[in-house]
Amino acid sequence: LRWLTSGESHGPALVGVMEGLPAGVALTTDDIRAALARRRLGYGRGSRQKFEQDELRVLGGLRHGVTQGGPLAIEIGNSEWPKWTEVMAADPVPREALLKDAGTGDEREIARNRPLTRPRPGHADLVGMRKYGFDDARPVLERASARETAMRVALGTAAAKFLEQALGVRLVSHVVAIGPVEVPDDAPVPGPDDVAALDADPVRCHHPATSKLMVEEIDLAKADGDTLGGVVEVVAHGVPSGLGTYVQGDRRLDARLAAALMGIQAIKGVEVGDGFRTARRRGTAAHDAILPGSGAGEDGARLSRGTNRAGGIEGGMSNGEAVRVRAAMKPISTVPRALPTVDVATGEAVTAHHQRSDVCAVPPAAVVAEAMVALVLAEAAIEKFGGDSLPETRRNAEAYLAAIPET
Ligand code: EPS
Repeated sequence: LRWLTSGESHGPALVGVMEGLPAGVALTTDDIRAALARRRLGYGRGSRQKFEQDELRVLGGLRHGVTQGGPLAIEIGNSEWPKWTEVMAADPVPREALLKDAGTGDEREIARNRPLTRPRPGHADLVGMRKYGFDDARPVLERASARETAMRVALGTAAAKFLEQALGVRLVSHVVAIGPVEVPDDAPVPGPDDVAALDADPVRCHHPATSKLMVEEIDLAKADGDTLGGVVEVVAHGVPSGLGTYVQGDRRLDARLAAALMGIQAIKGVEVGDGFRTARRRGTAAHDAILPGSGAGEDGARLSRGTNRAGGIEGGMSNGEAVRVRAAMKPISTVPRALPTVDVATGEAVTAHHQRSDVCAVPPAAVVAEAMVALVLAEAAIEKFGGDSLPETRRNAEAYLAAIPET
């Protein structure tokens, strides 16, 4: 499975191409639209989420609601594009098109095209300008923007449909911390049937009392002109054992999940299972005992585990328990009470540029993390079970699982 995205935050569209999904996966544009709508949910987002629409078109790889085995090509048009046609035009535009009102002799640049020379600490702005040789942060922030995660969610939807239909894998994501507010350590892990309730919660939190505190924390940060990060968790239920491998570091399932999650804008830490908490435990309290008993494993395998501290991965391989990973998101770097910076055009000490921003984008980051986990698990499942068609993948997986010994 391989995929790429293209497109700028205020460009005409995001574009994604994904190759390697078997034929025969049931997928509709409504499925993708529903996933994109979930990514727009969440308390603490900025005004752009309200006025901008994701205009979805599937251009290849799908026919009559079924994948065809060829590359899936997706376009997510940006309904705000008419405001940016000149500023983000692919071809050169006449100078007058970028001036306020050439007719009245107003020679000032239109606001959207003013050079952004006050880079935001924590953002790609400064290094991006130096690295690519720009004297304006516009081209950097356009591509560094987390707007691009809309396409990851679209592609992740196809991966998740494949996982569910081929292997019965079902994914759920939720928010476990916003700023200093965390769900209690012993709070239950959500199951696939909790997804609707999570989507209905303003911060996608599975613990109602904590959810209320998270909303209050976002209100407090907003009142202070500040932003907030947090921690999200993705749980994949029903993952068969044997995805990934211990034989080479870069092929370990946990290494691949970590890389995929770290590749999401603003993610600064990843934890597999109890991760950092396990590091503080003794060995006797850190691992998951192997217990006799039939059919207790999530993948129907014979031996079972009483606990899942490992997050369903041992030796870089899925072990048949729920795969559980966390990602830590830093606070949005477009801070309304702007941070100190230097105007790179003048060398003056100033405050960073800011127009508008989300106070907190942790709830949508959970949906994006879910998409990334779906893409990694789908890729690992296709490597393990192969198959050009969904029934072939399914047969291969069933044969593999049936051959796992009773004890
Ligand atoms: C983003 C900044 C904001 C978000 C945007 C991502 O955009 P703007 O600066 O235009 O207000 O709204 O997210 C989306 C548009 C989206 O669909 O998620 C950023 O800098 O990453």
